Amino acid sequence: REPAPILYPHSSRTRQTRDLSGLWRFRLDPDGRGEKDGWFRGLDDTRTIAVPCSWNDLFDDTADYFGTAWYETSFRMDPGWRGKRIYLRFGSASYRAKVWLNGRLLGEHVGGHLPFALDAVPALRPDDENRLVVMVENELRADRVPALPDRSRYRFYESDFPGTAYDFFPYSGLDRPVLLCAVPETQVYDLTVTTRRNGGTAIAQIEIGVNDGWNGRAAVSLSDGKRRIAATAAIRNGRGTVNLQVSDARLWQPSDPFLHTLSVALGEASAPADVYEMPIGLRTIAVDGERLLLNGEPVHLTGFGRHEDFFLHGRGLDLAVLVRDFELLRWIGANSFRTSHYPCAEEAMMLADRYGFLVIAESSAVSLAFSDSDDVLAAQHRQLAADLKARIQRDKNYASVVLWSIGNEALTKPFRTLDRAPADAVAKGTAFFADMFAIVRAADPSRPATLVSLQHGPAEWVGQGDVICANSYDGWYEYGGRLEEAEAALVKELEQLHTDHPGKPVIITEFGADAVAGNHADPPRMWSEEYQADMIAMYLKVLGRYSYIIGEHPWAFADFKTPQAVTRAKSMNLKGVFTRDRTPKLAAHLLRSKWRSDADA
Ligand code: BDP
Repeated sequence: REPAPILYPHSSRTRQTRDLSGLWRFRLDPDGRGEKDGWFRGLDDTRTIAVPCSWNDLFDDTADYFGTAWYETSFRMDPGWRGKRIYLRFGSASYRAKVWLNGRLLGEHVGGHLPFALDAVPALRPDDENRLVVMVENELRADRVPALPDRSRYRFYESDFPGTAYDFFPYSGLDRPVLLCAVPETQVYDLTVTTRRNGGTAIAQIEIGVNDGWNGRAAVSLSDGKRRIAATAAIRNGRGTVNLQVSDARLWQPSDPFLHTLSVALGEASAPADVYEMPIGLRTIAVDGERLLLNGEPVHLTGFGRHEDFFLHGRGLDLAVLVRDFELLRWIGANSFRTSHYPCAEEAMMLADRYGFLVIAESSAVSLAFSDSDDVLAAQHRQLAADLKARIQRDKNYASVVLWSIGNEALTKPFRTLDRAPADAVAKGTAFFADMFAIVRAADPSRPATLVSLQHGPAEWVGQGDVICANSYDGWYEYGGRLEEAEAALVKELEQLHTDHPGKPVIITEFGADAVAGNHADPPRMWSEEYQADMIAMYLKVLGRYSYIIGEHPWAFADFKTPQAVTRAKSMNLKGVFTRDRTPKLAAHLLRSKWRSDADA
């Protein structure tokens, strides 16, 4: 038997999905004795917690809790589900999870931010209440991705708590929905859709995977609501491919994010073994010299890096915040965003397809450093490789994904480090990233890949990308308060990027300044709304001069929570163009007038 599928469990006439979100029972396990003491059979002394949600901002004693915690809920099976395969599917669990049903271990998963599914049938009681217990552990550790490197040698800030290697709060818990899914025994197990174009005709190639080496036929169709194009795929040993030709296709694009409905039905049309349906955008994406071509036309990316972060929920999925964020992206005239610095919720990917945003899909590798321990490096290599494969598996069919990012700001030498850069750091990183690029390109040859670099990041690393993405902080971390000098430095930096990576398109994936909302200054001063707006205006003016710059993403979309640190007032990074509660700062109005007038031109 294959492991439980990752394919998103959209419901259909043969499939049902029930969301187990709600109020669960919760207990901390600071001594890590729960497993030994059999807590998986049922929890005592619990409190009530919301799922999905990060645990940190709900209770005083969980604010800075990094260790093991236990969750529990109960459910009953629907009688109509008998004879089906029943899976439990977790949108994510940061960072490591173990799952028991009725006291029996179903499985475990390592790595936050990505879904995992487990076969529930072996432990399920069809006629009784079922008790689901989940252990979640989120220790900040050196051998994880993202990592907590040796605290005595490496940290993001001068002083900070909790200590991290990166600039966002390490929210923890069951941050995304837990779904119970009932799927037929014989099922569409995997689907890969890739689009080519031939003049006005779009050719959608649909690769179908069926479990258990099934043999038979699949009826495949694409519908735009008026027209339906259908074909039959022969499935041999669980695999089959079919091409659907759509003449005069309505291609997916930011100005018209049109989605077709793809349907795959296995077996007899009158009584299909399984029907899988999903919305699909037809579009092509390619790098051509210094341009990024969407449907053969050059695109220029406007938008932001976006964190999953909001009051109380932490990183927990909040659909209302998601909708509001996407409305604000549209309001400001953005056509894109980066899932900084980890895979965002699948719901955000689905919505990006509907809103027509172009997504730079980033993995969980942030501030990866190549220091001396080979064991740590090997563990990170394993974890990042697994993460990249799982991310591509999850998101490969979203038209919105136009670029895979292997990570953000890998470092030759930790920031604020007490050490010098290890002599072989660049060479180690070069080999490490060569492996990661190879993994991404093998898993998805249809999209370009990148590695986002810090200002002056090693050319040997970033140059492996099809698109060069660089973060730049002239006027903030360098030349603070001096925008004229910052401008001169930026010009040099951009020309250097072009010299280092001739013939490749460049996206400036971060630039910006912290601004305390409501803090004004004339002449503009650091931390004021005016300084932030002036600095962003300066960047836009300079970036606009170079044809190889194909995207501008000010950092960040909204203010977001960080560890406590002397550089982070209110425990927030205040570089948001919107505040944490999503009101626009001066810079937001500036961007809106620039991006919307460009879009109208
Ligand atoms: C960049 C990081 C980003 C930080 C930003 C900052 O990529 O995660 O939030 O700096 O310091 O280097 O504001």
